[in-house]
Amino acid sequence: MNAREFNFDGLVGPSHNYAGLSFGNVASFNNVRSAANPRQAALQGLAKMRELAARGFAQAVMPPQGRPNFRLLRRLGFSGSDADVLAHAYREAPVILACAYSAAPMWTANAATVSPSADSHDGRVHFTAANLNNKLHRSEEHVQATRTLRAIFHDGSHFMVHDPLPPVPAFGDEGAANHTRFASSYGAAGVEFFVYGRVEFDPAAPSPKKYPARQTLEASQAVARLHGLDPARTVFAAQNPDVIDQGVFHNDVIAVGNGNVLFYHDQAFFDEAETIEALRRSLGGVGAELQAVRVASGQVPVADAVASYLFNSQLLSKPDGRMALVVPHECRENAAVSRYLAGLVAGGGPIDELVEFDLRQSMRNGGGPACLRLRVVLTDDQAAAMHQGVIMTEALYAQLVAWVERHYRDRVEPKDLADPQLAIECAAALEELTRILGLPGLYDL
Ligand code: SUG
Repeated sequence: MNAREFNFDGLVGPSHNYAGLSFGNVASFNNVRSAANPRQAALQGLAKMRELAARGFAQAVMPPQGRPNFRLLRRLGFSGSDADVLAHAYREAPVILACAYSAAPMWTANAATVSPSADSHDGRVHFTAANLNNKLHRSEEHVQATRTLRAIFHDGSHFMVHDPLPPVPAFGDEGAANHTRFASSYGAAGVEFFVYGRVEFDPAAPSPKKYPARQTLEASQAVARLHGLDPARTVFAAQNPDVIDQGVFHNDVIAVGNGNVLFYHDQAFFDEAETIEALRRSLGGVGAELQAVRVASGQVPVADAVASYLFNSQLLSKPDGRMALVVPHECRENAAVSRYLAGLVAGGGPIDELVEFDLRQSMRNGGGPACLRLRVVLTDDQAAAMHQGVIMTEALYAQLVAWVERHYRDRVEPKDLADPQLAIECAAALEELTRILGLPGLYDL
């Protein structure tokens, strides 16, 4: 069956700011309370979408979520008019206000886990919205994420969008950031690879000591069950807890895969040899041969991988069968990574091209190219059945750039979150966006 991988990039919302909300995410912590530029952030993301669409990759856009999250603020006891709620929260609990304003849904790799129809038991594409329950500011994203996915993938004969897992630590789920699919071609039966940071019901299993592990084995197993995956084509592997403690808060900060290629750091997994062997075996079962591109610590230390986001790259299949690696500018600025990459593309392996983007606004909160996109493999029929208004074209790009320029501020600091006008601007922006994307009723604001 002919199928393609669509990348759904998160459109950065108008309240993008740096609030230091993600303990364990080094960039988020380092940039806390600095001034953000939401307009530039959105334009940087759109430039990536446009360039990849222009190069022939299937590209779509995932709309931002309504902010501030008044439902959260009122539930936590802030009352009165909207302006009262904001003033009260800013005075008493500025961190909670920042949570309600977070533009974190831009990182759509965390929106859901997606299994293509070639892997699922019923021939439909399955989505499970991630509960993201490790962090307050992300813990309600699933409400709108589920709604948005159901609006875009509305045809129940092709798509199934599951509710998130129970929002308890045992089922901490961060979506596709800890999930990779391998296959000989997008339309062929594939192997789904889930990487977890801890095991709730086995206290003896490895777990980090300093930073939280956000994904549990129990959550990954539940998603695999919901999607009706074949156990012979599903691999679960433990992440190396030591790298979580060095800032690798999702597996996509230290490994990325596509087709039959796994590009990974030698410290990524708790048991490297066993993990690679399990993948090799499982891929062999679908007639594919794993190509492991291993980066040794001697070439790129973990600290450089985290600082540059080398592995938070997109690995894209080109028509000639080779792959392009989409990296952030930071990779060029890091001497070890830049040296490594020069050798990689010249080395005759599967990756022969680098595509580089300036995503600094997102990177300063710990979100690289791979965080910004959700991969959805669709057959031609499925692609035709989804909502078409989100597919990136030159015309949509131009409309969205003009929209950003009309509605977005070029500076947001912590004190601006108390300004009731910012909330009004955010609502007006999303209201217009629903018309641009042809998704009336997308928001329940
Ligand atoms: O969940 N940062 C996000 C970054 C998510 C990156 N996604 C992937 N690796 N797939 C997070 O830690 C920072 C928000 C702040 O501090 O203002 C934040 O949420």
